[in-house]
Amino acid sequence: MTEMSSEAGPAPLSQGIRIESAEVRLVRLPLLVPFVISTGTMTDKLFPLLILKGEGLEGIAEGVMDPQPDYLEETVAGGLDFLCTALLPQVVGKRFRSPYELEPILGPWRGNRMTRAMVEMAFWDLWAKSLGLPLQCALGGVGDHVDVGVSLGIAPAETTLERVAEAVAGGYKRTKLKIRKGHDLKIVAAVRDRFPEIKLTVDANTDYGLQDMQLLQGLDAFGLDYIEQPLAYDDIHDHATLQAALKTAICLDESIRNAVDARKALAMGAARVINIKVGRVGGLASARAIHDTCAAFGAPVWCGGMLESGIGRAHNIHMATMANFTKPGDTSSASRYFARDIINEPLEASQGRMPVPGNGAGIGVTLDRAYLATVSDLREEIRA
Ligand code: OSB
Ligand code: MG
Repeated sequence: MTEMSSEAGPAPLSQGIRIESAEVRLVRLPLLVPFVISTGTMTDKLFPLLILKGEGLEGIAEGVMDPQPDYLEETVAGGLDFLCTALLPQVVGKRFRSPYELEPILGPWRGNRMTRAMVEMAFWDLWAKSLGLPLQCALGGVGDHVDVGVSLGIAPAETTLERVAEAVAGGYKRTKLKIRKGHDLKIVAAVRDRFPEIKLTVDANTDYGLQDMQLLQGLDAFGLDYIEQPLAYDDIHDHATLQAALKTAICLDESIRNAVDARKALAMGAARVINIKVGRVGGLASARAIHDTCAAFGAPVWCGGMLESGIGRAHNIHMATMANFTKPGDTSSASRYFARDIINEPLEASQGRMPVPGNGAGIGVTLDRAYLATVSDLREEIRA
């Protein structure tokens, strides 16, 4: 081993980055309006925040698991425990030359992809910063903005029509309506009637079964861009049966955990579009692998969301600059969700275009530490 140079500046790439410490916080941000989907209602956004420190830099990521296992299996409490008792002790004090060197540590664990993604994403940010590169460049993305739409929670027809009008007036490039049994054909018909030309999609968050085939075929009448995750979270097979009976494309969200799932789903004809959420799939390397698999199948992808704070939003925006993210994503303005964000740089879309944050390196946003302190608790500080 050669001695490290005493001159200032980043360490030579070959030596990698030593993770000197990790800070874990639990953050609670009140939502401006409750967000209702088929599996439940969210009134606050409660999430773990991870800050990895090394080489005088900070890499930051947030977890997208919910308090209860209603979207997928992971929970905030389980994630915090796994992070603090298993994952962080495996990485703090160690040196990594690229995010891919985390794979032997993170890869063998079962499930818990949202928690594993936190470590991986925070390290991507730290690594990109150490190289002086925006995260999008480290990932191979290009462009200074991404196209975005809105995701509208379940609400009475009048409220939904007002929200759609607002989104359309704001220039958002797509409107997604959350649906569930008993709140589907009528609401979609009402929106389509009032807005005949807009790009419209629906998301059932797994509420239906093959026994609802006729009802789901009824959605073909509305010219939807796709129907997101109509069937079970752990199913691909029945989605193939349903897709064969529909004109409208199916988009899978919950069912796709990695690039192998994406390959199987596309090969079986279970979907024609994939929603990529970096947390759901275990991190940015997995997200990029899914993106590449979909590109090979000629299937477009788009970037989903989990009502993230500005930290998760920034990761999403950088990721969505990769070439096959050709459909508008869910990363709308943070001010639609929160009175105040935990970052210093507002992430606001204009005319359905969300700017890629930062002229600098990594995710391009910085924590508002003073505000963060008022909406979070320190849960763990691990030092080498
Ligand atoms: O299925 O895409 C989903 C929010 C919480 C849980 C699941 C989903 C969503 C969204 C919101 O649709 C997207 C966003 O605005 O972040
Ligand atoms: Mg979804």
